[in-house]
Amino acid sequence: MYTGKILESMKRLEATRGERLHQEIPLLSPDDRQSLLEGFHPDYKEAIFRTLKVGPSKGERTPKEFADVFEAYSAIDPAKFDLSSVDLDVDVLVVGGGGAGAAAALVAQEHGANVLLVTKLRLGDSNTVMAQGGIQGADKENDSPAIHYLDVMGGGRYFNDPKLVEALVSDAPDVLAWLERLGVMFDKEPDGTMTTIHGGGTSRMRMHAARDYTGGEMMKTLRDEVLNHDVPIMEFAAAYELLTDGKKVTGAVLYNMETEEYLIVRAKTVILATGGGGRLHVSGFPTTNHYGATADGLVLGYRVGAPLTFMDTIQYHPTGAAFPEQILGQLVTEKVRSIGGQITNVDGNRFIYELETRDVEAAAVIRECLGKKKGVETPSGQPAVWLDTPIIEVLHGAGTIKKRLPAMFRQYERFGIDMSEVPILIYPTQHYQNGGLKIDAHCETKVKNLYASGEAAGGVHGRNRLMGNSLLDVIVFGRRAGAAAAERAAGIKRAGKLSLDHLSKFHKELKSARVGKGRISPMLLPEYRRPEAAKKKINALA
Ligand code: MEZ
Repeated sequence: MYTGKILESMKRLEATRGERLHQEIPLLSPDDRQSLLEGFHPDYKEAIFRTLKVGPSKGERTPKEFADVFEAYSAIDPAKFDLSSVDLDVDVLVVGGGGAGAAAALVAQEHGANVLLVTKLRLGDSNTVMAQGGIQGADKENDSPAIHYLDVMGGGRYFNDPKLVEALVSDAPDVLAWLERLGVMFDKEPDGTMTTIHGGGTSRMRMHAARDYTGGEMMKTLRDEVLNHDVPIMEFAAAYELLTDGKKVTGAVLYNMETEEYLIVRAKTVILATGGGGRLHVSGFPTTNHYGATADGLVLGYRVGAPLTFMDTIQYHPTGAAFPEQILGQLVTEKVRSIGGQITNVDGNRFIYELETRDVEAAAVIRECLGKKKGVETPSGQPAVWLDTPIIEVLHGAGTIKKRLPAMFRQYERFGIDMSEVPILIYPTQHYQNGGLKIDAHCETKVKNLYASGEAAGGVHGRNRLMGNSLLDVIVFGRRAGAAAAERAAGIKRAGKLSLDHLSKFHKELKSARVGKGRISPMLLPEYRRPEAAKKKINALA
């Protein structure tokens, strides 16, 4: 399975383990951090960006893959599309079936709204379910929302929207209590208090986890809650375009991915909780993301006039699987490093403190492989470095990995790799989009009655999110969006007229900017077939 060179490198790593056991590597100085980022983080490579030529964020930069979906035509021809019969009439339409969508729908219904949750896949199929290492929240005596606030701001390089950060950290303790009340089984100490650990960039141990399937545990609970409360849901129903009355959002066109039919929904308010765009594979990076992460909500919001923010910063998780090839880019949770896993180069030497923030950690791995040529080449030619996992067993006792990282253990066991005995190979992978639709603290975008929450929204994490603040973000802002959208809807007698005029306008803008008609979005599902094998249509509509 491994080449001779890899096996030799593994031996060198084993030989240095003893001296590395208690080796301390200091955090980088602010200057060293900055020069590392500028030298090796993809966010600092001008060539990966393009300036948007159309839409409300015209003139701003975004990775080319995102620009391609923003500067694209709808498969719907607004001049011909029939909006005369309304199929569904609701107060709050929630688009997205992950953590943010489920939380929003539950809270909106609790506030008395008539809710419909639609998702292009199945309820729960989302990045939430794939988040492993934990959720942050200051609920310990030595911690406070104020300390959490400082960590979030520091992680985001102080670019974060302070109002959103305040919302995130002050709702956090209540969010943890809410999740527990619903039935989430967080790890506990024998005395019944929450087990908490560090993540990169945290000054207090505030990472709460359910082993290494925290997001799965949360999503399972939220999904049950949505079903038990009879929240109306529609699966395999993608929001394909928003509708407006010219001033505010009034509904959406849905596309049934099974029957290929359109449905018109009139809604007093709409919440976009569609997640991010990991499946756009910025700069060819693999991704940790769910199959549905194609930035659809951002595209819909953008077309209707909602500006974006921080769309020039992407998070690359430092430890994506680099081998075996079948799991290339999949998440190797930060929790592995939180509990002592060490990163080493081809010679078995550490080159960075393992709990630097993710942007810095990822840049250090890239520098070690591409800059210093001190990486390990996998059998398929991928650059990689080692994540020394057996050292966790040395530090905490035999069986720790199976007990605390059971999902990780199984992921590697499937390929005949026992990560408690041998180290694993890792390389950065596209994980999260730090930006998204600009929102206020009640999750409203710049377009009236249009809300966004979770990864579809941007601003709270500045230029770099810390581990465990995404699972927190989806619940904090999902709940806020649900409450705000329901309250707004309660004051609206009837949604206004339904029109696609904004789309005609957007198409005109594209034409004047000479964008060719070949580009269609939203993408709905990523295209992985070889071009010669792919049918002409990218999705059924295109
Ligand atoms: O917040 C995340 O991205 C997370 C918990 C990921 C992980 O490494 O487990």
